[in-house]
Amino acid sequence: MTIAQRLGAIALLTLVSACKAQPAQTPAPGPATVTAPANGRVEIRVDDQGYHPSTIRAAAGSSLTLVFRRVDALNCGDKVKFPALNNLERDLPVGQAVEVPVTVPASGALAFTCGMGMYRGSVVVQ
Ligand SMILES: [Cu+2]
Repeated sequence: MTIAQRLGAIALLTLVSACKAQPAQTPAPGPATVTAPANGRVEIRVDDQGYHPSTIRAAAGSSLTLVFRRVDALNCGDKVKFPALNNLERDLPVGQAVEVPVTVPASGALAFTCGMGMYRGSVVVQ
């Protein structure tokens, strides 16, 4: 392990602690996995349990509009990032719908995370 890797691991552990410090709430209803509807519009709730749904199945190459809605400030979902899209990042103000258009990759998955990389979701090719 290089020094850079060790520092990265330490930073990650610190962030894990920060996320776990958030107060626990009851899990949100709704399935963890959905299939994108024909119009490509997928609503994603952001709460202290992460993304709901956290897995979106969609056809390769199709266009989706991910609509993020952060329900309260008691979570670390104030930003959503797409590492594979040049670290595309959007702020998620509480109570506002934030639309993020994405193109489903040809294969594999397109991951998204909170600003600290703790909440994780992905668009998975069907
Ligand atoms: Cu976080």
